[in-house]
Amino acid sequence: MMFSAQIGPFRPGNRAPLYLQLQQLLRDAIQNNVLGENDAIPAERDLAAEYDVSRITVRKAIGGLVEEGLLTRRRGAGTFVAVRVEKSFSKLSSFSEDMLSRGRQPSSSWISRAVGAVTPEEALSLGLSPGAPVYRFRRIRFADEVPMALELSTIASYCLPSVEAVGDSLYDALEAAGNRPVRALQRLRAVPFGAEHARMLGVGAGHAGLLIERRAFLRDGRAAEYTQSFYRGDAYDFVAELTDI
Ligand code: 16G
Repeated sequence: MMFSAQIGPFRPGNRAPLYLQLQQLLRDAIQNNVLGENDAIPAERDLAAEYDVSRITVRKAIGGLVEEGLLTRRRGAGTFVAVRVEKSFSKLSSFSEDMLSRGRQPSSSWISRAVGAVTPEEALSLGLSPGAPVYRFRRIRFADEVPMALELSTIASYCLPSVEAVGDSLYDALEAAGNRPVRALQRLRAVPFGAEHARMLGVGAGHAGLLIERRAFLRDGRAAEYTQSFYRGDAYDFVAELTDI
């Protein structure tokens, strides 16, 4: 089917600049789910031909939607409707649970897993003794095969039977060991991705990222985890329910 048949033609009589009109058609199609998450947008030249506009018009229309976070460019692959994760502020959930609750398939690619000793900064922020043994896990996290985040976790070694105990989900492994955290402190800030992180997540260097740091604790108050999650800024929606009680 022609793409224009899917998202509709220009409205007759609309005097707005063509790039804004095209942008609005695409935005409506995304918001009404005519275009679903991960759907591909046709190449610039094909869209230009279908709508009988210049490639510059198409580029401006798409560029605006990329900036809004509705579309995402993947190098070498094209432009797609962005996948967004809605993340509750108050629930202590894992990446795998967040994805499954949204009907997405979580997966990871491992960069490394290692046994080590806590750094002085980690010791301070987790309340561990200097030199305490820890496990370190570095993973790229995917939703339906789309890279969403780079995660660097440090886990107090008393929480897991071994560094090999983690399979698809860290929290499943902690739960199986009777050490799933029950309380966490989280800090969130914007960061531009450096070249290496950008490459791992398939975005351009300097792309906006969101760094979320979690310090999580066991029921008895001992530290369990310190994790830095570098989310793609275009892939993360924080949702908070606020009440006045
Ligand atoms: C989430 C947590 C992270 C935790 C991971 C476990 C945030 C910001 N961070 O990404 O601290 O280690 O889930 O996920 O939510 P897993 O059980 O799927 O490995």
